[in-house]
Amino acid sequence: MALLHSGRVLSGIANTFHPGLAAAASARASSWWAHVEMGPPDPILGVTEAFKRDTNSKKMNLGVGAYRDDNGKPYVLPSVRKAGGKTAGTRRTWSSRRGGSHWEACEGRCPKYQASRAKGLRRHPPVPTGNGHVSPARARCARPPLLGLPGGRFSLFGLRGKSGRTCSRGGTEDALDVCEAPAMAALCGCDEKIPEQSVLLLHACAHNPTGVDPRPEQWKEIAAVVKKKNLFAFFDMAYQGFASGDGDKDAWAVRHFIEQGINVCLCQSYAKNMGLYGERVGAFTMICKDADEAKRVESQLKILIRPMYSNPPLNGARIASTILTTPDLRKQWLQEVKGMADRIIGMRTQLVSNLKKEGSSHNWQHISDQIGMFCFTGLKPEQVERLTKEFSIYMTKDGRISVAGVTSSNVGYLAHAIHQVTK
Ligand code: PLA
Repeated sequence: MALLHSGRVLSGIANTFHPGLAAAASARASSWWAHVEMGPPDPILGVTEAFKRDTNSKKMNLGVGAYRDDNGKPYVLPSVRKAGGKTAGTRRTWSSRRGGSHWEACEGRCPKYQASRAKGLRRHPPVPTGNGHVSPARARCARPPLLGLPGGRFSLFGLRGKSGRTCSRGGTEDALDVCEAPAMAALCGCDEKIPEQSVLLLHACAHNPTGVDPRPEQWKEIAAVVKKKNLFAFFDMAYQGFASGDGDKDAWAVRHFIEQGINVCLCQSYAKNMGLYGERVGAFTMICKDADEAKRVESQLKILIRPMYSNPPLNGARIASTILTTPDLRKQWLQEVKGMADRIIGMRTQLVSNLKKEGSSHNWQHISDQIGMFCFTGLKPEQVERLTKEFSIYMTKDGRISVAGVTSSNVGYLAHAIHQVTK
């Protein structure tokens, strides 16, 4: 506590320079943090930092998966705006409204959580859940090793340097043992090698970074492997609605697993599909055997959460809850999600046709075949580097582009640049 406090005081001094304090400040600066080395930029967020420094008026940020409208501007969903108006000035917490303690906001009992669970899991047989709002980044996996379809997200699980492998085409340096085969073939190909009781990390829809999801028949096969090997299925659902434009359809895999009697755990994020990026809104669900198990699991989640963030931010949760529980708003929101998904699909098609217009002889069909926010272009690191250096087009090194950053006005420039570095 004392350390945090003095940190705040020091940054205050640094921000408001006072000549009389200079000597004392420099003496202080050389004390505690002098040995601290510069950390490497984040492979995704670092792209935005580099983009911001670029002064080229044609620059494009295709790094982070943040939705932009066709003018390249952040999009505040009208349903979110309305819900925000409704919740503005609501000062009481969910828990205080219920007459309970502050803790209840952490346990996921607020209406938002219930609505979120219904959204993700609707139509599954009623089963008790042990629930709580925890970030996937911190949900510690009880049983290593961890296998996963998603490429490059292990570092977010704090597993760097630990046992893990990715079975997607999109492995990055974060993945420890990258399998180059397509996701499904890799998973089923490794079937016999997967140790029993491994944790299997799955993207429920709109796979990041490849944009290639298993088809329903393939999900069925994966579910069968999960049952046979008694794997722990950990679903990460950050793009519900972005894959097909239909939130129900996008939740199909999760519901199928649950129907098969698999006790999954599910992380949902509302950052993208509600545009609530800075609000940290999501939900964490664990399906348990019975009410007693759910209670015990919930008690452990509370212990994990307490030193981590103690209780979640409420503003975004209130907005999400209002949308999910108000029929008109919910209907409007679903249409808006479809609107975002459709704009992205339109940009994919336009990018492919512009590449053809440029005279590219490559087959770019995968760009329009892939779904979700990202396109895994197949561009090599040297080509990505040229795009950035020569055209101020920013993307992650693995050749992933966030199609949400492409607009009617810059799609031609992007196609031209891609053609220049690939011809
Ligand atoms: N899960 C997946 C599959 C994601 O792609 C992301 C975000 C998250 C979880 C994190 O969601 P949250 O911020 O609501 O916790 N992926 C981003 C950004 C958009 C990032 O990596 O932080 C991406 O560009 O890949």
